[in-house]
Amino acid sequence: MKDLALVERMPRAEREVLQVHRLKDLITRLSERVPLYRERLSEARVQPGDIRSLADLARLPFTVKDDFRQTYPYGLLAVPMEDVIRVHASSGTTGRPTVVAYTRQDVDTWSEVMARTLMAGGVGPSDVVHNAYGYGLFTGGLGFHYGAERVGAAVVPMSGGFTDRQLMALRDLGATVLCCTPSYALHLAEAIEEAGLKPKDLKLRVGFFGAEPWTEAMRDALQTRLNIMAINIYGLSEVIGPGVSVECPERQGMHVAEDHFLPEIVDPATLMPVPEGTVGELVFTTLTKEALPVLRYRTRDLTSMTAEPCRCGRTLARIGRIMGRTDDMLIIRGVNVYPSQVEHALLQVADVEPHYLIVVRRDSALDTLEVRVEARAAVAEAGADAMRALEAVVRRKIFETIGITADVSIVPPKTVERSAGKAQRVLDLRK
Ligand code: DLL
Repeated sequence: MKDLALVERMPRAEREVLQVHRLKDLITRLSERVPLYRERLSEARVQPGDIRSLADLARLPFTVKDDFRQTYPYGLLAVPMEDVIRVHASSGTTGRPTVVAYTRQDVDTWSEVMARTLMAGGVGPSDVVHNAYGYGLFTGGLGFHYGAERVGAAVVPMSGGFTDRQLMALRDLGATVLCCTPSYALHLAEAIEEAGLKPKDLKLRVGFFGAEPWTEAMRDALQTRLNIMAINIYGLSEVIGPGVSVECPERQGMHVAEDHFLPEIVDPATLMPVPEGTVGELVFTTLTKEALPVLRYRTRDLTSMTAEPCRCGRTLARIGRIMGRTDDMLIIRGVNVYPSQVEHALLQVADVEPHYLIVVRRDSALDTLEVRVEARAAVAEAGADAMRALEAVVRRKIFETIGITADVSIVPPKTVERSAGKAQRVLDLRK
């Protein structure tokens, strides 16, 4: 485990030597074994020997989600099927799922980066890890599971759902670490309160929340209601799953496991690298993945990156909170709106619960934005006038944040659908 810590703290120049070596090896493997990359690399006229520094990355072709669809299910594999020991898939909202595959070495790499992820939050052998990420084709459940085993913690493999049973396990089995989506963590926090339990009745100390966008305001809510340190974790199936990037206790951005996953930020329109600190599209190249390596994979996630040293001592670059996706930006009456801005506005209103749904419609030529959000129980009990007053407050907050008047519907507690995994926040009925 000591070695793992060293890898995260090595001088950046030393790491770059390792990265360039691995990148050359990747180009060789891709051009020998994956027809799609062989073609693209030859079109770009790139040979492994041309890679001398990380600046040469900019000469390499990109990969996009559609490349997975076009080669479904196994067309991007760089190893024979005999070497594959695991398959996962991420269900897109439309079309074919994205299938990803792992060799034994890939599962080992994944366990390592997930161990590092958990260690960033101080998790060790004395911890009990309550894992409520979904087990199955989704990478969350098994990703956390293997990482927790690697650090020697005791894993409780709950998967998502069955909230009553989750409460019993959280309390009776002495969970110290909670792993789930932030929206499900909020749901659990409410269920804990309703069961008459206080955070001090539980031993929870830290939570690893990710797989969906969330805000600083949501972090504050979770930290207070569960009395834990809430850590942001980012990853995606096409790169490996969770384990790509995680906050350290400083919580000033998520450190990328750069020895395995090479990050870039590019301008989504021009695809040119942007200066450090500028927001753009996050792109990853996998340096060590065997079964399904990707070259400059465009995540569609928007964030910025810095290589500034962090107080924690890790020399790994940090990405900021995911601010949205190139494809989740809503254009409403010509104004660009990200769902996270709406969440930010809602969390500033004390009397609503951040369980919400954004509905966009087009009535004749005009776009309308409806925000459905739950009232706290006390407001609902106080009656219609209180609900109407709250509606006005929420409408004003949203207007102040995004500059658009929304039709706000304050709905009774527990009426916005809950998800044990990724929450569905937007319903765009214009399409
Ligand atoms: O969500 C992997 C994961 C599991 C990450 C558990 C963290 C915890 P996919 O299902 O392929 O993989 O979805 C990846 O989810 O491109 C982002 O848009 C979004 N996402 C993941 N983590 C975060 C985060 C898993 N911390 C897609 N903040 C990514 C915002 C996130 N969005």
